[in-house]
Amino acid sequence: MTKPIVKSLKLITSLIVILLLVASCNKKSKSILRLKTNSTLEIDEDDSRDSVLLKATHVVPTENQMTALEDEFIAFVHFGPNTFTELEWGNGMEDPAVFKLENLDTDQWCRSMKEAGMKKVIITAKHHDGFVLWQSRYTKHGIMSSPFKNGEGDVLKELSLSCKKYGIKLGVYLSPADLYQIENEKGLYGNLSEYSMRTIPRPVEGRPFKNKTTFEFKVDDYNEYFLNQLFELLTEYGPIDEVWFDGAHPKRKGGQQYKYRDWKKLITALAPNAVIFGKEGIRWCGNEGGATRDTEWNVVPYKEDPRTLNLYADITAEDVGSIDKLMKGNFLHYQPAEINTSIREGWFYRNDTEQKVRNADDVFDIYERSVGGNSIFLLNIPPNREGKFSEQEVAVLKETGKRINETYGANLVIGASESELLDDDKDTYVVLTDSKLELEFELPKETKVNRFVVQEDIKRHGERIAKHALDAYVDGKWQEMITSTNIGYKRILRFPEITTSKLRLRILEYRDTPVIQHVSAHYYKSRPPVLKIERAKDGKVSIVPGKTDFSWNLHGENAFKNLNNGIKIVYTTNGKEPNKDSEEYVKPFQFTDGVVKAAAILNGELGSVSDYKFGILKNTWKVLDVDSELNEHKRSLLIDENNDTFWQTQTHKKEGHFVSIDFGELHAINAFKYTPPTSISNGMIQKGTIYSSKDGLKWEKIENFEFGNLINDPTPRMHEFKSTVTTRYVKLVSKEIAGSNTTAAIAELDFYKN
Ligand code: FUL
Repeated sequence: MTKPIVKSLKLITSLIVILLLVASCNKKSKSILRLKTNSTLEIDEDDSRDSVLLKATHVVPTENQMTALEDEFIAFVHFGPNTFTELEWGNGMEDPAVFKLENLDTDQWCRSMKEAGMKKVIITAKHHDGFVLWQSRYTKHGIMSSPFKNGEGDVLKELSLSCKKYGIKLGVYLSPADLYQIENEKGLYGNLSEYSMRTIPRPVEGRPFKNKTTFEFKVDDYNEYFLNQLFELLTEYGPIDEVWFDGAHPKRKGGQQYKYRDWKKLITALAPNAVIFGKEGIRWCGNEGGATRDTEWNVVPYKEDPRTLNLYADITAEDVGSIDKLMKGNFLHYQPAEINTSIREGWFYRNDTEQKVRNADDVFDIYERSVGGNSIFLLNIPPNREGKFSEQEVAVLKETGKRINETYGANLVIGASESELLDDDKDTYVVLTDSKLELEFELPKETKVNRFVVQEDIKRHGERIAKHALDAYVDGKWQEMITSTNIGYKRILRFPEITTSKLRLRILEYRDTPVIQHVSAHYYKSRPPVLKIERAKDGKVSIVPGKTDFSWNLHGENAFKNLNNGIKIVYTTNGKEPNKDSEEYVKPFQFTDGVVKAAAILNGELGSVSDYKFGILKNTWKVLDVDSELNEHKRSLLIDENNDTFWQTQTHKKEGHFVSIDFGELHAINAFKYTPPTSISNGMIQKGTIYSSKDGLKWEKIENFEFGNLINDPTPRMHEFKSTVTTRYVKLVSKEIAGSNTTAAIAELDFYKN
């Protein structure tokens, strides 16, 4: 525990101010503020570690920041020409005609967000390519020049109307980087224009503004353009609750500077409730993959005054606000982290076949780590070319919302001596004392719990707690369930399921007297894991719970394990059903061929059994010959034990594509499995023949085979031979490719023993 010592004289004077302030606080517990709170406090030269810590506890969020934290789970929408060109970054030279939007259903977006429990949506009004999604007066590079509603459409207008209808707040992403303004001949970005006094908004004939406010700023052409566009966004689509300034720059030009302080003046005047991302308001968490810090302090140090800065550097280090870090700053500033990531691989929609979507386990896990880790969760859902969220996203958002509701909808704590901790009044709190750092909570008799939520009274008392523990009362004694570090706005503690009637929160370390605002206990119903049984080419089998195919900006977290703390996997290799006493799976094991059966044990209950039948091991196999191969789809890929890679022929013909394999030794085989690729539909072998050979030269027909509906259902297909054949060489020759196609492709080929 760190004991605060008030050292500087200035602090003592502030104390008196505070005592007066405190007197006006009518809550149950007396406030224990020792300084005047602010969202930015200066560190003085004579400040010690203890007085810096004390100051840090008096750095509190602004009203807008507090609201942004309370919104918790919000949506990001990346939409624009990239949706149609299937690029992540456009180049600014796109013809607006590429934005071939025929239908737009922003109501569907909002319904889906609502189902997920999201409170706000931020849309890319302008991404780096400079194309605008609203009817701007100041450019023709946007929807006004696109086929969408013959140039009369307005994506932002439609979204703002849907937002009002569904009660969702609206935010705008306005990219400072603007490739259109960089690349086009008369572009304003970096055109070395003079800084002179300009009136914002610049009047445009025939397009008057209802809002008659005007501003005078000394700016250059691009800053004027940017301010004019901000004016449109903030006055004609509002209310706007977040303005998002991205820091990325695919390109720069002419030493273009951004007059952020002027942008800020305009935003504060026109959208007083808007919190600003990427500047002093909200901080980027430092990654785009959904990773969260175990300890996320939102009071962070600044060398220069964050209230007057123009440029804010990204904060990417793991340690953001420890006392060692704070000591290096000259200012302490409240700046909450926003965890921004995408539900899809990439920020923009490309397709529904190759571009994978996160599953609900993953999204729910990020939700618990971010919202429950003193941060805001901003999840991107990119609409497709139909102007809708794809079905996959709709389903994941719905499931995530359902889990949030079922888990956090009700508080299992029924009693506590400090009832202020349980009520819904956000203005009540409980002050602990050095002699009382523990709180006990009653549950209805013997209740199952595995989540506990604690919130500090950051609005008035800042972030104070540095370490805490949770105990459950089991068999007549307290048992520690989990320890964690800081709390701040909210900490969700996840621990193995326990049946108990009492919980106890212990504060172990704090920067100043802990002040708690709310607590609640919950139960997350573990979902039966999807067990995936896989074998590598060397014969090592792994059993992976909840593994997904999502592979974009991976954050290294195992969502399934996080959600289902305490899971155990058991398995058999003798064909018998696994039970609680079967061998426990701890790491990949060697296995040649046969069936592996596995099941997860969750909270003492055995889950459903998954099984996988492996063919003969491929470590001695060689592909002898193929009729042809594409460079990126070579023959080795059809025996690499990876269904995502495949061999594909280069030549085109209706029949006669072939592959021959040398097992390296004799095997008695009685079946084979054809796994078609799933990412292409051209190459599915619908009909063919399997041959055997003793020398790899002379071939004998084993049998013909035929598989149906491969294009719609590209799942692995098994073909059993009428009798067992002992052979060292096998050959597959195609007779017909599905859909009258002319190339052959194989993701994986397996042969089975008796
Ligand atoms: C990044 C941008 O470059 C991406 O395209 C995306 O908008 C993401 C949210 O921010 O910096």
